[in-house]
Amino acid sequence: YDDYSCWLQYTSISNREWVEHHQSLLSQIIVLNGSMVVKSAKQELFEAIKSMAGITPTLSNELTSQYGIVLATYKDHPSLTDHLSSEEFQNLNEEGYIITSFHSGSQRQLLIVGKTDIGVLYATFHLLRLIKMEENLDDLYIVESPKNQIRMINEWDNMDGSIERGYAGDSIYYENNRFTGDVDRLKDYARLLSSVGINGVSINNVNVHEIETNLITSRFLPDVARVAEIFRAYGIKTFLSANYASSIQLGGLDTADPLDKNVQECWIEKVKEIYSYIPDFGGFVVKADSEHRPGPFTYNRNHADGANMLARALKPFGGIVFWRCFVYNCLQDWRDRSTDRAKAAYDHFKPLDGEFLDNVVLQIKNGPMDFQVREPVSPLFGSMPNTNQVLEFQVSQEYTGQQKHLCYLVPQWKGVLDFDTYAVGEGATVKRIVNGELYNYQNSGITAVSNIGNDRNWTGHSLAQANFYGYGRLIWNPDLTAEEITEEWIRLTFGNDSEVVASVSSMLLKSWEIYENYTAPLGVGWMVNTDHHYGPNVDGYEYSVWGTYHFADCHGIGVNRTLKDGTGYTGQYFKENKDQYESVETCPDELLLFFHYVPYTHRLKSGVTVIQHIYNTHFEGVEQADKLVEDWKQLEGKIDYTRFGGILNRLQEQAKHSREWRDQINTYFYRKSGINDDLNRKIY
Ligand code: BDP
Repeated sequence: YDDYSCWLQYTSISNREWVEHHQSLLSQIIVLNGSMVVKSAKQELFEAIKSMAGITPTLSNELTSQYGIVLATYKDHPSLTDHLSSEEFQNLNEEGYIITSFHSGSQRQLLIVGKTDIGVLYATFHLLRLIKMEENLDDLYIVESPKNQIRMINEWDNMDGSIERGYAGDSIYYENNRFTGDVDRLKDYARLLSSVGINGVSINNVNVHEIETNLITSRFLPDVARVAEIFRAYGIKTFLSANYASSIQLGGLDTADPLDKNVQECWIEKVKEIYSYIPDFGGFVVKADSEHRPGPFTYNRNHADGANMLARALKPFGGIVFWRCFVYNCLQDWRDRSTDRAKAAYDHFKPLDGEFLDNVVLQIKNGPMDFQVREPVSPLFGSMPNTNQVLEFQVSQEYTGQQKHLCYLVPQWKGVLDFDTYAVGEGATVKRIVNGELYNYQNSGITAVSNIGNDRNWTGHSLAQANFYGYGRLIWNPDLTAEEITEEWIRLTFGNDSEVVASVSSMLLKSWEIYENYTAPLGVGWMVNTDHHYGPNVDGYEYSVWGTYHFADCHGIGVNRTLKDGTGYTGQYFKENKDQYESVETCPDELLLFFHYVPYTHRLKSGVTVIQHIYNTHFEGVEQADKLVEDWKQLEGKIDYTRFGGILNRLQEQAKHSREWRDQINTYFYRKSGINDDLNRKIY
C-alpha cells in the first residue's frame, strides 16, 4: 500500500480463488473506441489488472473474441445495440454508462459501455472498485448516470506555490510564479478526480493577485493549455479564476465598468485568445466585490451587469461564468447591530433573479457565513427560480481542524443536500435545486474548495482523503448514504478486513460530531484564532469588523436573527423554515445560538441548560478524541506502518489540541456566567 495512490490502490489481490474464478475475463481487454478518454480507461484497466490480478491482459479490438472486458460507447458497434436497448441509453445522460455481463454459448464478456467516451472511463473506475472489493463479476447489470451536471473542484492555489487555506503542502501546479511542469503528478491527480466523477477544475485561487491575472495572457496560456490537455484525457474541463478588473491590469483601460464598450470589447478579445489555446476551455470563476476584490460596485453597476459582460464574451465558445455570491461588507461596524453578514448574499442577489444570462451560474456557499462546523443552509437556495445555481462546499477543513483534526464532512454535506427549502412546497430539497430538476436550470451542480497539495499523500492527514473521495461520490449521486460511501472508501484504501472497515467507519462517521463537541457550540460558529483560523479564541472575532459575533455576556449568548426583534435574517427563508427558526421553541438545538440570544439557563430540547450543554459537550468531545486514538491503536498490524504511524500522530495531536479547546471554552463561559458545572468537573 502506498498513501500516494489514495483509493486507487492496485495492490495484489490476496484472494486467489477470486482471481482464478475471473482469470479468463481479466485476460483480455477489447477496445472498440479510439478516443483519448477511452485510451485513459484502457491504460487504467490494463495497469490495474496487471498489478491486482497478476495477469497481463491481451489487447484486442475484435468484439467476436471469446472472453474479455469490452470498452466501448454504445454507438461503436452495431451488435452492442442488440445486447443493449437504445432505450436504456436514452434514459442515461451524456456521462452515463452501463456495465453488463454478456454470455452467449461459450462467449463470456463484460460490457463496459458509455453513452459517450467519458462514460467508458467512469464505468472503468466503477469496475475497478468492484475488483478491488473482490465482488463477483459474473452477472453484473449496473446502470449509472451522474445526478449533477457540473461536478467541480476549485483550487485555491497561488502561483508562488502557496495554497490559500491549503493544509497539505504546496501547490502541485505552481512554484516560484511559474508552472511546476510536473506532468506525472497532474496526471495522477486527474486520475483521482475522474475516478470519483469530477468533470471540472478551476486551477487558481479565487483571490486573483497581480501575477495570476496574467494566466489569461500569452505569457501563461501555453502552460494552462498543457494542464488542460492532461485533464482533457480524463474528461475534466479546465477553468480559471479571473480578476474582474483585468481590463485595467491587462487591457490598459482605466475602467472595469461592465457597461463600457471598451471594457466589453477587451473581454471579447481576451476570451477569443484563450480559446485559441484551449478550444474546450470551461470558463471563469469570479470573486467580485468581496473581501477587497474589485467588482462592478465601483462603477455603480450590479452583479448581473458584471457577470453578463463576461458571459457574453464566453457564450460563442460555450464557456460559463461561475459568479460567487460570497459578497458581504467585511468592514462593517460591530456596534451597528442592524447589519448581519448572514443576510448579505441573499440581499445582494435575490433581487437580481432572472437578470443573469443562461451561461452564468451563481456559486453559493452551503451556509450564509463561511464553512463553519455548523450553519443553517443558505436561504439563496430555492429563492431564485430563474437563475442557475451551483452549491459550493469546502473539502479543505479551514474551520474544521485543517486536516490535522479528523473531521469527515460527508454527513454534514448530506444534511445540506437533503435540506428541504420548501421553495415550491414540501420536497424542494437543495439537491433537487442544484441538480437543475426543480427549476430546469441550464447549468447547475456542485463545486468545492479542494483539499489537496503536494504532500506525498495529497491531503496531509491520510484520513482526509476520505473527504475528497466522499465529495466526488456524493455529488455524483446525492442519494448514496454516508455509510455506503464510507465503507467503499475504506475498502479501497485499506483493504477488505472487516474489523478495519467497521472501526474506521465508526471513527469517520462520528468525527464531525466530535469536532463540534469540543469547538463552537450550538451553531454559533467562529471562536477561532483570527487570520489562520486554527485553534480556539473565543473572542477572536468578537470585536472585529468581519461581522462574525456570538454576543456572549454575563446573561447569555447567541445572535438574535429573528424578524421579531433581531436582524431579520430568518425572514429570508420560506415560511416553514422561517417559522421554525423564528421561535426559540421550534428552532433545532444544534442551530439555536445561530438564530437566538438566550440566557445560559435556557433549557434545550435535550433537557439540559445551554451552559450545562457547553460543559458536557466539551468534556465529552475530549473523551471522544481520546477514544479515536485508542480505536486507531487497535488496528496496529492491520494497516501498513507508514499510514498507521502518520494517522496516529495526527489523532494524538487532535486529542491534545481538543483539551485546549475544551479548557478555553469552558473557562470562558464559566467566568462569563458564574454558573458551576453540575458535575463539578475541573474547569481551568
Ligand atoms: C474564506 C477564506 C478566504 C477565502 C474566502 C472565499 O477564509 O481565504 O478567500 O473564504 O471563499 O473562507 O473567497
